[in-house]
Amino acid sequence: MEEKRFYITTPIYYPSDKLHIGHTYCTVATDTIARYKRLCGYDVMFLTGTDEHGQKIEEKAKEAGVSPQEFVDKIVTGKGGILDLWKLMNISNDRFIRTTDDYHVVAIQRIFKKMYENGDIYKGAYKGMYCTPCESFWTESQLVNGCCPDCGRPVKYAEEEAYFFRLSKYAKPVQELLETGTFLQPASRVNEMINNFIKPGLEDLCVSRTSFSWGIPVDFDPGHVVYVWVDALFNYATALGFLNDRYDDFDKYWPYVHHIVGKEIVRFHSIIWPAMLMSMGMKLPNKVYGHGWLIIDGGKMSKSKGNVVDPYVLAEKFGVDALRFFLMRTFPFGSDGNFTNELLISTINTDLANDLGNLVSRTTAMVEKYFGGTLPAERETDALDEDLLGMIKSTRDKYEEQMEAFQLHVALEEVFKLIQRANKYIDETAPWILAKDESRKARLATVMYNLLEALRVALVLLTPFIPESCEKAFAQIGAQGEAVTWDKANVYGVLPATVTVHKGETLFPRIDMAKMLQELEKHDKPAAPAVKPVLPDVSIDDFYKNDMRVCKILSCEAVKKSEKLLKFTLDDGSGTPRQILSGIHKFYEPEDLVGKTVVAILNLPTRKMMGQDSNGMLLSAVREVDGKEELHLLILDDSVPAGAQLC
Ligand code: ME8
Repeated sequence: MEEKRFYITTPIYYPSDKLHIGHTYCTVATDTIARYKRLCGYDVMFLTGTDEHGQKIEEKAKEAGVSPQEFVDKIVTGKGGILDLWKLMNISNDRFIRTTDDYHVVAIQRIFKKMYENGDIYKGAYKGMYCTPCESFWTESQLVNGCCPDCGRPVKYAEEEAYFFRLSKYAKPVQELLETGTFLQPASRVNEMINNFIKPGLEDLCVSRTSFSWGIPVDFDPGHVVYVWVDALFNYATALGFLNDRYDDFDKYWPYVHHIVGKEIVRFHSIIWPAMLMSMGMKLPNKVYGHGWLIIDGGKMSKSKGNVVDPYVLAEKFGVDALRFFLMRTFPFGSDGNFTNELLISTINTDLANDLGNLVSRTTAMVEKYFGGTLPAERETDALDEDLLGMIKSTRDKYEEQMEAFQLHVALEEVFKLIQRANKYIDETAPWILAKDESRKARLATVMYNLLEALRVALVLLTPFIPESCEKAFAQIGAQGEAVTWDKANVYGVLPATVTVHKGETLFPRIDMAKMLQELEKHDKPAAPAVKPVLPDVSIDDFYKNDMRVCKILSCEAVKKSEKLLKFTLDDGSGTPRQILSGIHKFYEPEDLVGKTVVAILNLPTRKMMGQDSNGMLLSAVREVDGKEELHLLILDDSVPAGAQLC
């Protein structure tokens, strides 16, 4: 007999920046599925974590002037970091892995060695194109317009001694696995993988690097670090104790593994990952589900688009459950969805405030008003009840079918059909008229009871989506214990006949769209750069004492032993080349500046910098954004001649 066990994972996040609502989407979806499975009685292991190695992190840490470990610690465990965000969003993960955890590091070294010893990893030389932000190697044929096919950014030529994984050897079994149709979903992703990656020919994968050090060292060949995706993918196994002593539930959960991943990393999870598992002789995951992206203004989300995508801001304004609900209700899981504030507000108002919130508050208010909060036991049924009672018994099955297929938005639709049917039932039965007639008390009590039963079932099914609100609503409708279990979510007549309700706070207050949009707009604007106050006046005569002229850059090179200085030779129109040194190497590469038309102030005293003369100063525009200096050299149209004076 199959055990009722379920292992579900999110991708482990790159702590290279703060997370935005797109990342939250993936984790909330996984959390919803995990909670649903627990509700159904499964022993669930829900894993999330952080993917902390790689060149991108090393570079970001260097920019920030801290060690890579300090850099990731701040984003993962610091105030307002990833752990705080998951707590805020009520994420119920059972485990959290960091790929810098000792047990993971040791296990990855063992895994790498095992694949080396079984002949699937060999030493060679890598020559090819590398996308630093994505930590991915690409062949020429995979590039799109010469850029990374995943993120569209430029790639760099890289050549180094490296270890390779025999991915080509696994092309056939991986294709067969994909063709089963159950391993990778939604189905549309299967053709994408086969046509774009397998059919053009799978090449062996470069799985070690020597050009940077922030990674797990290959213990039998110092100088090499394990490719970050090998390190990252195996987190799913090491977090259960695979080849390490930290945990010991690998055998318990591994046969039941389900991965939820974003569409851009489906390739890693559905081709590279099963190939490596086959090489290790390990059982393959049951399912990889590739969800779509939340996009904004037609483009992928990023923090640079302003605070609108900051989950902290959104949760504070709308409440955690409203935000969780919006993400799961609005966008078909599997396709891209366009995020707008208007959509967020209207979803909350329509479904949560109007349909669900109203049903709870109207029903409990009527039971209090007509019966002092406790229903009498007498009943009087009517043919009008049949439809609603039928839905109370049948909604769970329909919901279950959709939840099992990870069609979370359709499962919610089924629950809302029940909620809407119950609201219609109030109009049909007109309790306010029944209340006027003493002889209809039993009928009125039946109507109230049916509404409470409909609410009970709807709320049980909504628990994985909006857990905190359901708990509050259960208390309001007097449902507890067995009544709020999965087993009773397709049964009518579970609440005690003389149930007592407790009208409470409004679960989902209606949001004033215009007012809220205005408030959010303030947040949407990226922080204004700090503008310095205007300096005291100078006379026009004094101003004209500055001799500022247009110059052409004849040559430019970095000054040896200086990180900052560039040495310029300029044509200032006088016929004699002029040398100026400028501390702008952080912002420009010398080769990008040769030939440019710039502005220099010429009548400054000669200055010695790193032993060389500087005769003037190049003019730039500077400002500070988010505590970081930005510099833009004043570059003019090339038609402006050298020597032209600024006045
Ligand atoms: O990919 N909408 O980490 P990551 C929906 N470390 N999902 C989005 C999104 C958006 N706008 N933006 C990001 C990595 N995501 C690797 C994973 S797993 C062994 C290693 C999703 O932090 C994205 O699709 O860049 C991915 O699934 C997840 O956030 C983590 O992205």
